[in-house]
Amino acid sequence: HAEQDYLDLMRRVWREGDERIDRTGVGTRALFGATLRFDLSDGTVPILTTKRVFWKTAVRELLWFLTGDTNIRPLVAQGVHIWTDWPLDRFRRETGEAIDRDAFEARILADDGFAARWGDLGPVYGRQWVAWPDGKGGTINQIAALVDGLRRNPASRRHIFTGWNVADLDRMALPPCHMTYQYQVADGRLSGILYQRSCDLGLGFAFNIFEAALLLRMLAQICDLEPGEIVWMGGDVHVYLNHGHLVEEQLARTPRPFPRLDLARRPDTIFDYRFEDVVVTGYDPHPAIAAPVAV
Ligand code: DHF
Ligand code: TMP
Repeated sequence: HAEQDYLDLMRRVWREGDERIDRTGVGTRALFGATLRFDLSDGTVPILTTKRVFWKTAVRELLWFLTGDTNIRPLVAQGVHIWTDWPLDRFRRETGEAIDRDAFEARILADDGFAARWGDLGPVYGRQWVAWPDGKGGTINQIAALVDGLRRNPASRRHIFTGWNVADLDRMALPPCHMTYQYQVADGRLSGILYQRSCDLGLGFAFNIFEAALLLRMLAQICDLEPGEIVWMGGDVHVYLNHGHLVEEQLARTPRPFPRLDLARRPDTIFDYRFEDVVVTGYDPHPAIAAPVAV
């Protein structure tokens, strides 16, 4: 079971990782360089089963990336809170106002001007994926170009898109973690690699691997290919020191079979998927494990 490889990696990071105080001040144990592979050809999808993963939230995040939006407002409007802490942190630092998370989200929803001023994450994922500034006043849609390339020239070794826009990094709330995606077509099957420079194994990983697999399935459907494998490569792979309870609990659990993923409809383009199109069946996870996110 591929989830066992993930658990083994988590165990190794926790036991052997180099301990340091990271940017957030929380502290991590970290290893450098890891690979995990998940077979998608049988219709399964890597949604971790050793804790409940809120995969519907992840679907909403991926669809938000594909719209090119970088403001948290549409996420908050859908009850997705995973990006709120970073704009909230900036608001508190820059205004000195003591505001709680719910009140901040309420203002983001109620006030257009406030949302525009404080809800934006800068030119993060969505912007770079679909509207990378071309330096000549226009933009490049990397996702549309990828689909086009996969269709016209499947044997290419250049099926890549990336969020790592060096010139824009200093304006991003966080530089991209899941930063570069590459694809290969072999024997009518689409496989993908996600390179993730920095990975919070206890929290972010579950979202990242599922979203990479979902995106691959969408690309395969749009390009009339069968799904192959998703390969995950991590750079700085870490566990936060305040995730010890999660490590202990998750490692004590036995992985169950991955659920199935079906796309209920084939839209005209990769940009026209809707939340309801993503159908996950047979997801039977162990209970959720709450863990604090380091901001
Ligand atoms: N910073 C850190 N330190 N780790 C991250 O994983 C991370 N991820 C980011 C932005 N910054 C980050 C964006 N993605 C959660 C999941 C993904 C995510 C941010 C946060 C999260 O809090 N997950 C919880 C709750 C899920 C929910 O509310 O639905 C979880 O238990 O998975
Ligand atoms: P960093 O920018 O200092 O590397 O901090 C980013 C943190 O967020 C790090 O713990 C990795 C984590 N992260 C993920 O694991 N996946 C994600 O998708 C995002 C956005 C962040």
